[in-house]
Amino acid sequence: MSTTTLPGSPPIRRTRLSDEALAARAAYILRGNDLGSMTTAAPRLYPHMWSWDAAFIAVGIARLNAERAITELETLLNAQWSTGMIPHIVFSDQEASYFPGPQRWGCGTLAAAAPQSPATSGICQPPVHAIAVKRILETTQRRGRTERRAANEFLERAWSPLMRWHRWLAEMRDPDRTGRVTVHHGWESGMDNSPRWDGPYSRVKVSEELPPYRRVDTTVVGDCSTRPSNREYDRYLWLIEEMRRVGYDDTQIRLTSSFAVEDVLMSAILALACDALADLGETVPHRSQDVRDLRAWAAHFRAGVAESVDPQTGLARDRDVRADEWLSSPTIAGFAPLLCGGLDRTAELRLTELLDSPQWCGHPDLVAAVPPSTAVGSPQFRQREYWRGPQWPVMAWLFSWSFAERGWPERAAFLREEGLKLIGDGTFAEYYDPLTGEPLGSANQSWTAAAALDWLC
Ligand code: 9WN
Repeated sequence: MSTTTLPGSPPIRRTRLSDEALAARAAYILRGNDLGSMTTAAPRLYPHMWSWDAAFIAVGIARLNAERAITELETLLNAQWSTGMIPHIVFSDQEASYFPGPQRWGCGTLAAAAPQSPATSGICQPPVHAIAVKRILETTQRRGRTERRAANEFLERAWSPLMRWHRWLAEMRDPDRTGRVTVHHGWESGMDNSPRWDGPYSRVKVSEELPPYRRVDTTVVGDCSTRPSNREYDRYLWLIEEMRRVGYDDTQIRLTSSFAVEDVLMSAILALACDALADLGETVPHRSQDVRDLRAWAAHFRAGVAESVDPQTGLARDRDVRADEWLSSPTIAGFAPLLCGGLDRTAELRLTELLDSPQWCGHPDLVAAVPPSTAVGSPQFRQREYWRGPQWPVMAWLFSWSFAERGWPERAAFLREEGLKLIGDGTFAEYYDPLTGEPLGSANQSWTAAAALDWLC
């Protein structure tokens, strides 16, 4: 047992809580982060709603109260753009400091497709929402009639927004029909500073016209070196500036953004989400055309993910559209085909063996055998730096959920056990040092608490 201090919080004893105590603490954290109709991604670092966080959070909240989980997703869907895009941040109207905030994005005044209210950012995040809806419906099937009815009625209301969201990704973000979703900002991938994006970002030239800014994140976390660098932030902000200049118009962004990368993990998630939604629509006759579209998109993106596999390493790869080259950093995204399927048996076996190998979950020094964000021991690995090495419990949840869907219950259960090992002390940090188990980044991160609740309840 050791003692660790999370920035801004009292010392936490690194001891495993009982399952009951852990679930109670997770519920307490989610209630504490609840603003009423949205849950902040984290209380101080991320005081607004994030798109993929909201989906994972809703899965956790559904274990406590299905109606509140539905409200969470409805708040997000109410912020959908007229194009179908679900924005990556929905800003709370409560005074909360985060940079870049609504003014810097300027979507309300510059983007014809953005809602006037609530204020949103102008980019998207991975489409895990239909996965959450499927999970919430499963959870409520074991509940009373009232919760079941509420969930089924929500599916009716959410169907069309989710279809428009998936259609926008499938059509607008896959212009060359490669079966891979193009992102125009590392933030869209949700893995902001992953080594996946080092090559594409190195080609983004920041103009002197970048308006000045002041970061807030580095004033919140105790150890700034675990956050992206200022150099990286310049690039993040410059890409937003480029989008502002074309009024966040999808076609213009596609033609002018200096960052255009086919994201293999986002593509696998889209394939999974299309199948999840199709499963929910299967029994409803008037949705048969939508279900056919969803199955076709799922097959298309699954094939795009499979096609990206590097014959040398067996890992899936992103592709830099601007440089016209495959990107081969050894990151967790390389396991995308294990989420969505699509490989032949030999390639799939090779990839599962790699996942279990000492380069990944089988590394002898790991505190918990969940995939680190970057391969331990690779030149790109940084054990404390955000998406460059740390383990993210929410990613373990996603892999565990999809392994269960794929008919691999032992693998799913193993990831759950190991994930709980990481967060079993109740720290619910944003990410963890894989070699020491030290909680890093934000404390009381909502999606970490939500993953625990879904695992435990
Ligand atoms: C930028 C909220 C979000 C997550 C992302 C994570 C981080 C934001 C930031 O926090 O990104 O979107 O300010 O660093 O990388 O995955 O959704 O938890």
